[in-house]
Amino acid sequence: MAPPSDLRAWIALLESENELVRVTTEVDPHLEVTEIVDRTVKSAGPALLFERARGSEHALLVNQFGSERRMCLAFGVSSLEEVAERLSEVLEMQPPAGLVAKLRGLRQLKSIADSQPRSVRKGACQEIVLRGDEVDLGLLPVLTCWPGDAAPFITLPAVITRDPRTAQRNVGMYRLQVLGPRTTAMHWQLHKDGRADFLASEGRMEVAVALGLDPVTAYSASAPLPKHIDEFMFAGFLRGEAVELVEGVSVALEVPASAEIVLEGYVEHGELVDEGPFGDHTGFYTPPEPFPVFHLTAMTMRRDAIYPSIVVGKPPAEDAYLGKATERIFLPAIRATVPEIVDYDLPVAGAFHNCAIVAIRKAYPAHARKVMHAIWGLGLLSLTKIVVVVDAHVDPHDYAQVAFYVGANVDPARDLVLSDGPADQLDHATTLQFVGGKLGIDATAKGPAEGTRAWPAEIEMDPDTRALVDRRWAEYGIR
Ligand SMILES: Cc1cc2nc3c(=O)[nH]c(=O)nc-3n(C[C@H](O)[C@H](O)[C@H](O)COP(=O)(O)O)c2cc1C
Ligand SMILES: [Mn+2]
Repeated sequence: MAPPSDLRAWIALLESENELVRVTTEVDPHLEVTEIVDRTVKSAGPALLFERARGSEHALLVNQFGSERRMCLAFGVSSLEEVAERLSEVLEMQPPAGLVAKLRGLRQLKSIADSQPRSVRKGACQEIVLRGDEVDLGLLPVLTCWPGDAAPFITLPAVITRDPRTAQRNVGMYRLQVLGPRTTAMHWQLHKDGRADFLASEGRMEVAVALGLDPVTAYSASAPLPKHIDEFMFAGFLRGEAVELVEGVSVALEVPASAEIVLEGYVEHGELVDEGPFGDHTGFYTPPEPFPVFHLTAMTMRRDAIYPSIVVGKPPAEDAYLGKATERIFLPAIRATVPEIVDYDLPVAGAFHNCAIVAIRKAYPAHARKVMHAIWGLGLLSLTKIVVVVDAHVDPHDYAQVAFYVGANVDPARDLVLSDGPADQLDHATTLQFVGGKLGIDATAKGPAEGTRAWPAEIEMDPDTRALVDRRWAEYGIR
């Protein structure tokens, strides 16, 4: 099934799949919604469409991504591995030999060509156009998530910028603290592409923010792509259908034509505001820090626009599922440069950059160390604090198995690697902000080539006995 084409098609799909509940009683976007959503996510509950959010005419959608099943529905697949496979086919394209391979190659090339966003003249996102003083963020049911939050925050935006040097687009998910009817803070962190675009610009830089997208395009804003890759192109590839874009009404940036709400405006060099505190996915409040101010020049909407939001906090929260999608979808890209990686897991409890468990096909001494350093040198994975490396036959998603090998295969005096490197801006544990220690745990089997005694064989039953017991199982009467 093709992925939904816009937020409304997505809501209809969720409803038909019994994955959405409409809440008709009035709720308060100030804290109350968070508590409802937090309980719902943690009990594997449905997406919630709040039709009456206090103080706003707009419906509020939360928890659209909050389960593995909904992520699969969003991508139109039965398992996210399917998405990874499609990406892998393209990344691993070989010069075709023979007609069948050539035809397949052409199909793959076409899937790339068709991914390019398509410009259209009119978009539903501009059915209502508010400019200048008409712009009012107070119209939207923006959540105040946690009691210590500085203000309401827009938490599920696709922030669109262009690199002034190359005109390359970037789309990132960066929270926006509401400062007034026409201003927000712009929380692009140190390592993010939106910030890099801003640093490369002078004076004012135009920004557009799209809210209420089809789920794959919304997801793509959170995807850690290399800077030169346009997230809307990536979304087009993942959807199998180009993202349609329409020119903004007050900025020279294109925005998704089917967005529910678009905020247009600019950020300006030399103007910073204290952003935060905000209770974030680390499970802690992030302290106030200076970030640019986003000035709105226009706000456009669909009629009866639906405002989308997400609640982050102590894991597991809804963003865990966005993170797991990234973990699965990016495996082929990681393997393109580190092919010995068989699989990996980013534990939800590790808020994604605290820990990575990596299973490798080990081929030579110190190979696990090579892979640790590769992870610490790979895009946003470089922020990972703890890397655990296990052998290929260990399932990195099975934490009990991983714990077994960390205990059994590790001599702490020999198998721990202490290093350092860049740290996530929101990490509160590092002594210095942005710089911190790294721990590598080599839980692979070692051998004399790595300075150990002879490594013993692992216990395993022989296949004949296993087959015998399979055959006779019913006879034993054990059940
Ligand atoms: C719900 C959610 C909120 C996020 N908020 C922020 C944020 O406020 N600031 C930030 O720098 N990254 C935030 N991220 C992570 C970025 O979206 C992610 O790192 C993405 O790769 C950024 O895009 P870029 O690689 O083009 O910079 C958030 C992710 C999610 C899922
Ligand atoms: Mn990017």
